[in-house]
This record gives sequence, C-alpha cells and structure tokens, in this order.
Amino acid sequence: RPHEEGLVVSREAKKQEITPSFHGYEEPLRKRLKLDADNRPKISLWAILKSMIGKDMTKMTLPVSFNEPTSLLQRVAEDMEYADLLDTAAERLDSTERMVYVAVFAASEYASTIGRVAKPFNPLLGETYEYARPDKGYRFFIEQVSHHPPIGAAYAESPSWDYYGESAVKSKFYGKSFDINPLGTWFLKLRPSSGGEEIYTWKKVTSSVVGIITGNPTVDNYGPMEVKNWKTGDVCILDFKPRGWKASSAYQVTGKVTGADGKTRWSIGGRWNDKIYARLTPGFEDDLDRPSSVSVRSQDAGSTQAFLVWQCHERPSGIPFNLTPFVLTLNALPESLRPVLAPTDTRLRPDQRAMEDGEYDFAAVEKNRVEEKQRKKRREREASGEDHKPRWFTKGRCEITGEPYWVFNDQYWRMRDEVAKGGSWEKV
Ligand code: CLR
Repeated sequence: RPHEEGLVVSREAKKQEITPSFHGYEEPLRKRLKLDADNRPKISLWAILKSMIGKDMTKMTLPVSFNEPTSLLQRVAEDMEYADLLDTAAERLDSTERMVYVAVFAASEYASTIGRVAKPFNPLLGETYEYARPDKGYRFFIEQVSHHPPIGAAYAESPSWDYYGESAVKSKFYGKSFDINPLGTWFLKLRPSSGGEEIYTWKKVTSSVVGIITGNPTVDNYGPMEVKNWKTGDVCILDFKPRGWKASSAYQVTGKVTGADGKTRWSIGGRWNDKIYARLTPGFEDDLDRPSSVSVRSQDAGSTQAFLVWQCHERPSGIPFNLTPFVLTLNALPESLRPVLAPTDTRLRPDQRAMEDGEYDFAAVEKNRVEEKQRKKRREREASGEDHKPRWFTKGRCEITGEPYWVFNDQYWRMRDEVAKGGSWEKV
C-alpha cells in the first residue's frame, strides 16, 4: 500500500506496519569509532579553496582528508536526533502548541552542524540508507534519486508522524564564504492524539561556512523559515540570525507562532546550538486550560513564563571528526543488521568505512574506484538512451499544498521483511 494522500492511517495500524523493520537493530547503540582521534593532516582550507571561487560543491575535487565519514544521506538522517519533539507535538491538544514543538524540531536540526567543517561523502546514484530506532518507534529511509543535480528522497515514519522531503542543495563558494542553499520542501504529517491528521511544511535555511580566509572556518545557519500548518492555518516564522560581527548574535533564533486569526500566541527564542524557549502571549492562557497543557505553565495559574522546549544533547569532546554521539550510531554495522541490509546501503561503502577507520589513503583509492564505476554506468545509460529510474520513490504532487514531492512506494521495508524471513534482495 503506497502512502496515499487523504487516507488517514491510525496510529495503531502504523505501529503494526513499522515494528517488523526493527529486525537487525537489537544490539546496543554504538558509542565509539575504531579510531580514538582523527589525525587528519591539517591543511588550510583557504589554501585549497582559493582557486575554486565561483564553483559549486559538485565541481570541487578535494583531498579525502576534507571529508568526514558520513554521507549526505546520513546527514539527512541526522534530522531525526530530536524526533521526540514530534512525539510531544502530537500529544498537545492545542494546535498552536503543537506548532511550537514542530517549529523547534525544524530548528533542532542545526545543532549538529557545529564544528563539522568537512565534506560528507557524495552518495552514488541509487545509494540508499535506512535507520530504525526500536527504542523511539521510528524508521527512516532515503534514496539518492538523482546524481546531477544531487537529490535525495527521504521518508521517515512513526506511529504519530511521517516526515518526508527532498534533500537537494545549491552550493557556491564565494571566497569569503561557502554557501549551501537547501531547495526542497519538507513535509510533516502529524497524527495528533486528539484525532485527525495535519500537514506542516517548511524549507531549510542557508548553511554557510564562514571564516575561511581568516583560518577559523565555522558553520553558520541563517535566514527566515516559515512553518505552516495547512489544516489550521497556524504559522510559525523563525528567524535565524546571521553570525555577523557581534558575538552575541551567533546562533540566535527568534520566532512567533500565529493562529489562523493572525494573532501571536507564542514567542520563541534561544540559540540553535544550545536551548530554545517559548512563551505564551498574555491573554491566551484560557485556550490552554486543559490537562495536557499543565506542564507549560508554572505553578501559579495564568503565568506566562518562558519554558524550555528543547535542549541540545551533550557534545562530549574527543569524538573523532567532531561527530555527535547520535552520528556515531548512523554508520554502525552490527552483525545482526548486515544480513538484512540492502546491498545499496551507505554502511557498505568501502571508502567511507576506510575513512571512519582512519585509513585515508585507502579511502581515497576506493572513492575513486566507486566513482569511476558510477561514471562508466552513466556513460552506458547515456549510450542506450535510458533514464535512471529511482527504485523506491516516484514523483507525485501533494494534493494539499500543490507542491511536487517524492512518493515513497513502501516496497523497501516490505522487501526487507522478506529478506529477514530468508529471502534475498533482488538486484537493485
Ligand atoms: C544542512 C542541513 C540540510 C542538509 C545539508 C546538506 C548539505 C550539508 C549541510 C546540511 C550542512 C553543511 C555541509 C553541507 C554540505 C557541505 C557542508 C555539511 C547537513 C560543509 C560544512 C562544507 C564543508 C566545506 C568543504 C570545502 C570542506 O538539511
């Protein structure tokens, strides 16, 4: 059953559907890499990049020591780190309160960009990546559906929400900064405990590497973000402040949640690398006078003190490549998972695995080999005049927003279930 629109799926049905995909994820989460420190050669970024002004990332050939052992598919899976915010959103009875949690989820994705001035591996055409968390009740899947331009189509599911969209970026090196503009729209289908189904959409903000010339490269994320609830008309506008010259503006995000009547219900503020708070606009307390909302108010009734919506997980120092503890779990390949994994899964890429193990020379050789193989396949396709067809997604249009999106055909997890029962992956 493909994910049809307009068909409200119950949370229970969704749970039944997801549970078999936890097969292979029984082992404890990985806590460290083989490597204890990445002794990558320290080369000045500017020295390498200065001849590449005006180029986009896909046209840059950089030494493998500028990579980190993740792929762009896994960088999208990183959006899942704070997925519990979506679970919380679904439990809230007031739609503007749900919006607070959804918008803060959209902002929480940026915390892990700190200290990560490194290039993720470019996924091969048809490469896939799956990630399931039995402890959290969700599963995530992404496929590289286009190589030029690079596009990944993703679909994550849990009993109370589906999160899906297209990961495509336009990048350009301006000399002073290296800017990455995400293009696709992200969709959230929320199944609130109060019933029904809501569609939210937003676009990601610009990520930018600044401080290249001064030898102190840092990732900044800035710009406006509009999160819209298409069912209720609630809107949240978040404003990610550019780092600028003043240290005080770094990481700042502010925002407002307005109801369908255009009135401001909530103010949001904080820093996307640390903590984000929300405060109810005085006068709207009565709207929240329901049991589920008690936690947002302080002891004295009617108070509109700010409350903490989200806090960044700890970033222990000493993890190679400045990865986060969550990222460490993404490329783990426990023995229980290996037999059920699709042959196209990122975890099986030898170059990325070598990078993770600190074998940089071997990583470079393998990277060349797999990319050369891909170029050969591309030439063959061109010669025979056939187009590449994504294996797990088709193009569709959202009936509610009118925008194009990638429809997940649901065959991936069903086939994986077959494999777990003794079948095998057909040539994908
Ligand atoms: C931002 C969040 C988006 C997905 C996404 C796509 C591209 C990523 C970007 C995120 C973060 C920054 C990023 C970028 C690709 C390259 C760039 C990792 C995750 C790095 C910092 C550029 C390094 C510069 C090299 C020249 C070393 O949902």
